[in-house]
Amino acid sequence: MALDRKPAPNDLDAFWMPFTANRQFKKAPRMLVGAKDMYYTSSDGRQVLDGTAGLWCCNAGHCRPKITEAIQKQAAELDYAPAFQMGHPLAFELANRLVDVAPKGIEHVFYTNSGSESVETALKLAIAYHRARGDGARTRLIGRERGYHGVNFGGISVGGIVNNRKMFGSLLTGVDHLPHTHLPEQNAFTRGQPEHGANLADELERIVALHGAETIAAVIVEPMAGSTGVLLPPKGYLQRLREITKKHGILLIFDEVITGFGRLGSSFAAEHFGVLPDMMTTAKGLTNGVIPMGAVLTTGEVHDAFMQGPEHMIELFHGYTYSGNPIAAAAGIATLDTYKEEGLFERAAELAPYWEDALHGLKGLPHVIDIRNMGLIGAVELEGIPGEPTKRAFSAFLKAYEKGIMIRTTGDIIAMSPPLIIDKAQIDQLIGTLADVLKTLD
Ligand code: PXG
Ligand code: PLP
Repeated sequence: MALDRKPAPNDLDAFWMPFTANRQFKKAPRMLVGAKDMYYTSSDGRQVLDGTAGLWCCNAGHCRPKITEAIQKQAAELDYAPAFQMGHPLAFELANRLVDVAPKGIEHVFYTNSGSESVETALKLAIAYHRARGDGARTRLIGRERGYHGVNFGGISVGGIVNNRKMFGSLLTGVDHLPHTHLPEQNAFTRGQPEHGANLADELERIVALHGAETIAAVIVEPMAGSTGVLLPPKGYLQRLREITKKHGILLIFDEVITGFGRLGSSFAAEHFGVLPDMMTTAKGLTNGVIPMGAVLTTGEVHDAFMQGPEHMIELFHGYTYSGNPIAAAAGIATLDTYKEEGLFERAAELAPYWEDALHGLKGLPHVIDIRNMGLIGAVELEGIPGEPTKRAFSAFLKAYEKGIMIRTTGDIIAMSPPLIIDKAQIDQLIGTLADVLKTLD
């Protein structure tokens, strides 16, 4: 048993944990020592139902045999190959597989190691694309309030989560932000896409008028904002953003780090909403979260703009030591195989109505002020304790873990995104336990 092999360490001091209340955690650690399919095993020997697919990444569930075997085999066969000026077959195979599963029009893949790196890559590509075409004044980047685009400097600059920005100085220059689309007064308790708010895309026209289209390289948005509390795009909003960006020669980047690989019941949000961006950033579900890997997917037009000049010259001065790493590529191929063989994107779409009904059944419980859902993703927004934001939801998280379910919280919003292999009984367990927790909250 995993439990016997991995006792909890007794000194927790050295590890500075990411996005964690370190002092609170180290007083009462929550250690996971094993995982299989829908459940984690905790160091105190409990089974914890994974309501979040890890951090929105283990879309096929945990320790899936095909993925495990692919990694084991690859580690013994070709552990590493230089990423620059050398290749290995699996990186090419995975790129072709990604293009196959992506919406028509997406033709190329640039590998990274995380969502944050995918975002930095896409932002740099956008600026360099215009420059390669002789349009070098287009350097501005437009993000959105409440957007999450990872934690590197470009990403936090276009991102719109105040806590992720405010400690880190002046960030990138030449960045502006669209307004967020969260309109609880008009859209609370909507099932799926909200009716109100498409007009907020027109704010892009105002930003274009302010700065001049000829200075703007790209607009980046999450087609559905995950991290900031599951904010769905109002009906027509993404279509409108596409129209305006196209009209002004501005690239549109969809950050699909969460929405990619079946989360909404389609391969990608771009497919789901029928809107083709110029680039899509991905990570997480690309390798089922098992090995770090990300990718930027681009149209032929973006890629082809760089393919000029002498053939012996490097076309793009960008890349990572681990871009397309063989073990990650093997994990990616095995992950796509698993999604396909088990029909997991379709499964997510089929389960979505059941998920929606279960989730909206929480309406009326104490402190619940909104419920939002799409595909196999859902959020329950709680009214915060006056003067103590985040405390109520964090307390729900701790109680939920005690009762054997894993949920995520951001601010006073509870977010859930279970592996796509979840079944109806497990949905009942997840939502039923959450209901019990909500009833006990102060
Ligand atoms: N873009 C988006 C849209 C994301 O959701 C990133 C970029 C960055 O990916 P990396 O791999 O660098 O973490 C993300 C990541 C949460 C949570 O619970 C969300 C993320 C990561 C960790 C926790 O909200 N999103
Ligand atoms: N820092 C130093 C000193 C390096 O030599 C390198 C890569 O060679 C990097 C950072 C970048 O590392 P990576 O390619 O893993 O992003």
